[in-house]
Amino acid sequence: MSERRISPGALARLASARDVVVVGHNNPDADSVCGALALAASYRDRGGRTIAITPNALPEALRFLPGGETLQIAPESLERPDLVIAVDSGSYDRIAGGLQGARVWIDSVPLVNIDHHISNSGYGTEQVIDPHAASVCEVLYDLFDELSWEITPAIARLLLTGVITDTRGFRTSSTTARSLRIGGALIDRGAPLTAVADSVHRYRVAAELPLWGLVLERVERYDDVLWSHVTHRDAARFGLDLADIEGLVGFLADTRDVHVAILFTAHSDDRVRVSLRADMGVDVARVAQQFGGGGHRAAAGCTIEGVDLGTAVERIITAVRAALASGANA
Ligand SMILES: [Mn+2]
Repeated sequence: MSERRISPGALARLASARDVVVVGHNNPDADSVCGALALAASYRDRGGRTIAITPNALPEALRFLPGGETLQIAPESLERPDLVIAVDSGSYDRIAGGLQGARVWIDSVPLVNIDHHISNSGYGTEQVIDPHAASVCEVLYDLFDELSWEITPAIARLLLTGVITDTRGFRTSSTTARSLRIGGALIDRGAPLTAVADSVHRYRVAAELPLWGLVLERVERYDDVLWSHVTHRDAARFGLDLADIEGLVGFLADTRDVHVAILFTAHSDDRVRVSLRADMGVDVARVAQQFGGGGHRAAAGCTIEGVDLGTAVERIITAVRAALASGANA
């Protein structure tokens, strides 16, 4: 099986907690949000007081998730729980924004860090980190199994949504036979495959398409590296929110003969979010880490602050080309 890093007390902490605060990472994605909602639903089903938190608002495409309306965005005050559970976050920084309402008790309540990022810093009282899992929802599936927690159809649907999202429909190089077996088991527990796949892949709204057009027009390529950019001004011009236009980098990465695809998103004139996707043989997490970010071999990201878009592009393209040239990634 996998080389999971699990601290000795993690299972006991998860099993004995009743009231929990579950927190996903900032710039939430479906894996993190669905994992958090699934855990919260499970504790609630067992009679606990639970709350699922996201540090900032969900992108439009994620607002339909079952139970999504119960998700709280960085609440100002939070009742003290037995346990805090972090889901899918490689570092404490990425959940901190969601826990501002926990100020008075955060240092005296244990935290279990459940993740699948190889770059996870190991924060928290206990850790369950499986870098071989393609999604945190796979890690959660194992935990539900080990703790004999019931996977209801609602929980199965949430977990399958995370599995399908992070594997891009069982297509990424991180996808394993086990990902598929877990997908199958979740379908057996009542997850509706087609509805979940549609919710993950058919989320674009027509109003976004002109912005996609702009981004596609700007595509640049150097050998097998492809990139484009979008700015807060572009989004404003089309009446859109940058957070609502997920999926562009995945579309770029579907281009034939491209090993690395990159989308630069300028959230302001001196803050650029960089999303990297790679096919097998290139480790973009290493590139992202050079800039204080993280992620997985095939999907990673970082934020570059204090420079303009052109400088950010130059730095990243240089680093990616160096990584490709070094062959150290093979
Ligand atoms: Mn994930």
